[in-house]
Amino acid sequence: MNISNSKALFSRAQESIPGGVNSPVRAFKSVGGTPIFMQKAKGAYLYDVDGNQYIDYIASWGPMILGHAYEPVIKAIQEYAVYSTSYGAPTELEIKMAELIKSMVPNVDLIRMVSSGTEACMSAIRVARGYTGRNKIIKFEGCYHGHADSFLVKAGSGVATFNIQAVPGVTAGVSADTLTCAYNNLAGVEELVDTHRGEIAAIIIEPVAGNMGCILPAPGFIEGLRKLCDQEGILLIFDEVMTGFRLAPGGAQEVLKVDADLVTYGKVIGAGMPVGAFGGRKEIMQVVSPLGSVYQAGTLSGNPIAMIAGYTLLTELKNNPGIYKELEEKTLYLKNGLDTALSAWGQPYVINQLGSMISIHFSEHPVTDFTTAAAANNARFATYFHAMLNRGIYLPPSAFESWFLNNALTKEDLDKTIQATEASLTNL
Ligand code: HOZ
Repeated sequence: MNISNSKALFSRAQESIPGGVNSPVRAFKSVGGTPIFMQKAKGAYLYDVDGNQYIDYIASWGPMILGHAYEPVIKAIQEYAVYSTSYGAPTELEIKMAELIKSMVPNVDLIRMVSSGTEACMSAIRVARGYTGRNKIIKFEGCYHGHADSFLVKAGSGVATFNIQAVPGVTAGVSADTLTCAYNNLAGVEELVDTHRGEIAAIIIEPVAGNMGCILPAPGFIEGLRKLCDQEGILLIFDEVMTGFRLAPGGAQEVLKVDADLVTYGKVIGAGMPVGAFGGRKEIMQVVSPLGSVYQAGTLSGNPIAMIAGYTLLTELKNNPGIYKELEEKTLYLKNGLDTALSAWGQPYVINQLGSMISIHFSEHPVTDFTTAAAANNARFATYFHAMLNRGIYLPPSAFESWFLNNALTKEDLDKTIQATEASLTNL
């Protein structure tokens, strides 16, 4: 495959952008090779600057659930952009967006729009601290809630991909307020709560983890967290940046049938524009400024172009809930095909999947937490990644990321992906 233009752009990028990329996981650092520079995308396909076409399993790390350049979204952006790209004053669009989200997520009374998932999670823990008057939070090893200081402790995604143990610049004081536990270890959380009784403001979790590959909550785990939080006056925060509007109109809360106290969004909510949000019950969210004194703000929060993009996509998802069934059927078709190919190959592997989130770990044991994800043969994943890329299949460049399916994928695309896997395995 000719990627000479990507190579030239990557060398040029490194002269003016740290590591040549504006977000570390794009750099291919753990899988090796040159990041592919994109020119355009349509539906399920990415096209690079050398004219190569790829079947996309990243979907911009989640947002493009109906495929790239989805026409109703593009049309709405074009229509609104002529009025202004930002006012710094409220618009009716923001109310429509909040009302739409409330209609899809019944336990959200108040919702504040921000510009990224990081901002949403960072603000949610500030709200939890302001509301409870407590300082500490519990997060899970391998979960990633964005790059705010409090979350960069045993984090997943790029932090795990690059094996960063302690992030310089994050003070010991901030880290000391972040307690961590293994995902799916309810007894471990109970022990932490017992040791720090009355000090914990919130437990924040990806209800289906996507930042150490895809990892499912064990039966009873999330329900156990809910019960513990109720007993101890701790707020349960679902980071639905990946799962929100992806697993169901009501996200993981709807699928798992567990209500969080606060929920955070990103990715799908903005249809590819920089959007995040945090929300919850009125009694909690009313601490947020200017209603309360937990300060949180943003020049571009509720930006009109971002709002119309997100509003248009969420409206499609709300009005056509069959999309979720289609996405799940496609993902199961892929899972079964990959399973057949990998079992014929005869080496150990694990496929985890829920809804349209899926990933492969080259592991001989079930992958249920960060320790088991990290113990997998991730060098083998890197070889698999490149073998697939060379065959026109664009997977996340790390075993510590979930794949995201988009509904523009056809059966033919899925068959090509399964065939590419069969062909790739011979070299692993
Ligand atoms: N949360 C996304 C992947 N885990 C973000 C991608 C990025 O960090 O660029």
